[in-house]
Amino acid sequence: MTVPTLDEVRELAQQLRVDSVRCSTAAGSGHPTSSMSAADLMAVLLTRHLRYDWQRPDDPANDHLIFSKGHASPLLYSMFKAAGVISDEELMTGYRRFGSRLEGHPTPVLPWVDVATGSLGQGLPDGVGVALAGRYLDELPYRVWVLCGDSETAEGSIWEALDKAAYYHLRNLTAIVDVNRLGQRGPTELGWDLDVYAKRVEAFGCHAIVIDGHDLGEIDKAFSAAAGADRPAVVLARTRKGRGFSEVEDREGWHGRPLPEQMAERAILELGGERHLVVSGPRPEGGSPRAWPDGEVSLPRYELGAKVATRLAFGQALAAVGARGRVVALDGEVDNSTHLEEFAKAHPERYFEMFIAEQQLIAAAVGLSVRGYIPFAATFAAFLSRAYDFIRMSAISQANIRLCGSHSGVEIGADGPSQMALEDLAMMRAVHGSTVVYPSDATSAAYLVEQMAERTGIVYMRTTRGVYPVLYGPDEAFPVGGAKVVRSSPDDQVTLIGAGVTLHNCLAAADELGGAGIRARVVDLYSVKPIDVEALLAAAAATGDRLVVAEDHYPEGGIGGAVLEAFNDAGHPVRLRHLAVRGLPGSGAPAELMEAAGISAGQIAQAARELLGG
Ligand SMILES: Cc1ncc(C[n+]2csc(CCOP(=O)(O)OP(=O)(O)O)c2C)c(N)n1
Repeated sequence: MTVPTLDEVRELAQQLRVDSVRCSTAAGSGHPTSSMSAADLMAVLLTRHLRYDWQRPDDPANDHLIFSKGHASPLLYSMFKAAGVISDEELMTGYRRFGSRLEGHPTPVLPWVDVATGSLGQGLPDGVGVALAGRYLDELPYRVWVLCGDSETAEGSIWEALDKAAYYHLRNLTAIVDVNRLGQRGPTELGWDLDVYAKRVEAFGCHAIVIDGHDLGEIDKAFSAAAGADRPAVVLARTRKGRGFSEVEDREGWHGRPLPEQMAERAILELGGERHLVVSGPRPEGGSPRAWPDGEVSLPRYELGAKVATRLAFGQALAAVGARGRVVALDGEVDNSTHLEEFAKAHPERYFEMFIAEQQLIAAAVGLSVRGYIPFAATFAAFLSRAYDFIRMSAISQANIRLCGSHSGVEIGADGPSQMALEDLAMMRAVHGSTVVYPSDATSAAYLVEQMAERTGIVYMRTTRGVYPVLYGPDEAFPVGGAKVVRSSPDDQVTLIGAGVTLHNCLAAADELGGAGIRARVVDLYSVKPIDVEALLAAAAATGDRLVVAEDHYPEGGIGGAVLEAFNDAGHPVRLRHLAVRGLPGSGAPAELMEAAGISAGQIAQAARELLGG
């Protein structure tokens, strides 16, 4: 392959600008000026540094290009045109249109896009995950190139990413920051103070390279230096927003605005007119990823009645499921609490410590899933809420990630409400296409961990802190989407539904009611989403449509909501008492806190009696 001259690269850069203007004006929306500032950077990358087989986006040896500033989609899609994989017509008639794959911000509906971006501060952390896969799992020399905005660097997650990139010596990662001085509403915090950017980058352990982002020779040298650096590199490129069209260049008020038609015509003229160059850049080096062979999974077995925490069963089962070579685990510096440490002991080479950086924890899982690994990330369920935007975006990325949240509900006791997850079921249920499981005992927890590895999308398991009796024998099955009737008789008058600790409270309530001659059916709702509608309808039918749901969660969006929605969708009215945590809890013993929240065994029994008119 002949390397294009810098004059040819300059022509390509102008084409990328012209096409960014054309497609956004045609669409009537988009971010042409954000695209124009980075066009020189991307023209050099595409022609001289990005080793990519455009016909084979799944080639494991390909470099990865992530637009962390996803709003510069006109530029990215113009690069796809220049690479010859989309037509000019698709770009002009598809961009931002209903039903088109050229969405407003890039998503993996396009085969050349790894992850969805557009929520700023996520592409670089995702890139860290891909780079971890390259260096430690695939063991391939591909590079991960990430284009960031300068205003975007105000996001803490950018610094979580650089910190972890340095910790893991990710010299295969290059961030390119388009320092065009302007953000959405005006100037950025640091303007063109590249010295401060460089100091920050170096302080996080990365190699800062400061350049003029419109000098093609400097850009070329910087990318070579980045590729040869012994640390993750950050190219800090001083640029001008709207570069190349004097009416908007470096002017405020043009962020996210397409040029009106006549202005677009003047811009295209000033930029030298339309071009339709198709370029081919360097090819990947080739090579195959390291094979991680699968062994036999032998799940832990628990004795009926033994007291075991579901969080321990999660860790032990994941260590067993780790016999599958592509299963990897990520911790948020709490693995002795979540019991993810069990996996760390068994498979240290597939274990990544993300420290107390929950956004990076999720993003690394997403990046690893880009390369086909089966990531499990765990922390306290409460702290997953901190990374909710990352979880939401991973669904748009169509990533396959498994999350485990421990220490759910008031049941955790003395640590108090800052550590209690009381919203996690709502947030996880609301994620597009998610699966939510909530085991009550060790056997079901272990079984469900194995199921999680099989499923696609965002899969969440909620575990409980305390130890509770094993309810099921080791050969019982817990298919996702099912429920278990734990106790029943032909004379049942009411159904008690629980999961996690409240299932144990429901069983105790059933004992209490039984002592008073009231038969109660008890349902273990271990699969919250999807939910077993048939089992619920059958239980309701058998117990006069009288139900009590008890949950260690706020009332909104938890298992009570899931049950009510299921009956509503089935068009089946029920009389349902919903016991949930309604006040703001404090510290105390688990039993005290559950009593205060109204979800104790006695309160469940009382709710059942009230339903029966007692
Ligand atoms: C998390 C998040 N917050 C806010 C926005 C809205 N937004 C889109 S682009 C933008 C400004 C980005 O500026 P910069 O990173 O400097 O990129 P530029 O367009 O200037 O190249 C903002 C605030 C967003 N997309 N994501």
